[in-house]
Amino acid sequence: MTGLRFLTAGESHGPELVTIVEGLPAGVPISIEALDHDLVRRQGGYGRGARSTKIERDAAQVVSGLAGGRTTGAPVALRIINRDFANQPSVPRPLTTPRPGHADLAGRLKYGLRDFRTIRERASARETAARVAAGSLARQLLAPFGVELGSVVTAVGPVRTRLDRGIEGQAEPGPDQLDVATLRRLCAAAEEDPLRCPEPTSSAQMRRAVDDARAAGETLGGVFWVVAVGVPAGLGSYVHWDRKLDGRLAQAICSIHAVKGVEIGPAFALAGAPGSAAQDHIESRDGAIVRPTNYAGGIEAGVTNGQPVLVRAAMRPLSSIRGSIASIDFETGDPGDPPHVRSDVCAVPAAAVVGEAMVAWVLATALLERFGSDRLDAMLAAYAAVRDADLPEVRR
Ligand code: EPS
Repeated sequence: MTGLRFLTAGESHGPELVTIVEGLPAGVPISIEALDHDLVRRQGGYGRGARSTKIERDAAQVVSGLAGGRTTGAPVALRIINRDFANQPSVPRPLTTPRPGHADLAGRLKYGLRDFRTIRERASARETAARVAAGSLARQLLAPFGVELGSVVTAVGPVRTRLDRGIEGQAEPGPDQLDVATLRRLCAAAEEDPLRCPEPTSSAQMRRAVDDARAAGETLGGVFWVVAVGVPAGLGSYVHWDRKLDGRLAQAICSIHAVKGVEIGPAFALAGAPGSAAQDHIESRDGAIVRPTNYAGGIEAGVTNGQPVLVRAAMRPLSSIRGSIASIDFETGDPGDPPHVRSDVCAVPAAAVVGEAMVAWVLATALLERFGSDRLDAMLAAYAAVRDADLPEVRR
């Protein structure tokens, strides 16, 4: 038994992407409409390029593992067709000049591949569509346990919202100060916004920043939060380094293309605070445990503590800028400019949706470790037994 795992396969401009998820218990209700909705959420966002907005229409085709709208315990295999495959030349021109920041040079150094196009095909963020499919199955396993996930974009390029706690002297409350109802409201507002930004004024500024970047041939990065509420306490462990949930979340989030920074709760802001100001007090009200703040981001000592799980990520600007950048033509050995290719200007809203999928995946894996069974009904019974026996309610 290896627990929950998933594999993706496929190239960006190949015929299709494939996801195989193994280890889901039998009996989990799966809505392919909900899964397709997650795929569409990832495809969107202000700043996306022509590929996402005009060519692809991501939807999953189920190959195996579902019957009567539920998992059977067998591997779930899904396909997502790349519509852009039909537009590809039969013999694409080789790319000989690597683009700094993309996988080109790293792939050449590692695999010895001569055509940088071959490297990019698999390294492309198109692969995250297949991850979102796996993540959607994970979130549908989490749903019967009361776990809900959402995300908000709090910065795009130079525009930072009041929610973004990275700002020096920030007075506004960040997600770590907000109750569950407010977090839900922010995520719902983000769902309606083209930049997944819950603050309309900041969103308008972000749109202008994306327009300016597009006109200048630039790209923009940004910051997003993934929020998971209703997460059972006790997921993860402190007894060994590789079972700590914060470490596992950081790995999963940093595996998203162009994401290079991650924190659980407002860790960087608290790095400069005195210890007494950085802890979440433990109070008691009507038999429940109350934590007035969530500086720990829902995880203490690598274990969920019943508070919302808060993961913040920094995405670098995409590497495919239109202007020139120093590189070398590997055919001639001369200095060269990598050819300009079609690109997104900003993919932070999409990355936030991928972030939800990765967080859902890590939480579902930990849930199975704690309450795991071959059957959903047995998992729910195991969860109810622990919750009713010895877990006091934790409120925000
Ligand atoms: C990507 C480059 C662009 C993006 C792509 C990721 O694709 P293309 O080279 O075909 O224009 O649109 O992202 C997607 C297609 C997607 O679905 O997210 C890259 O180089 O990483």
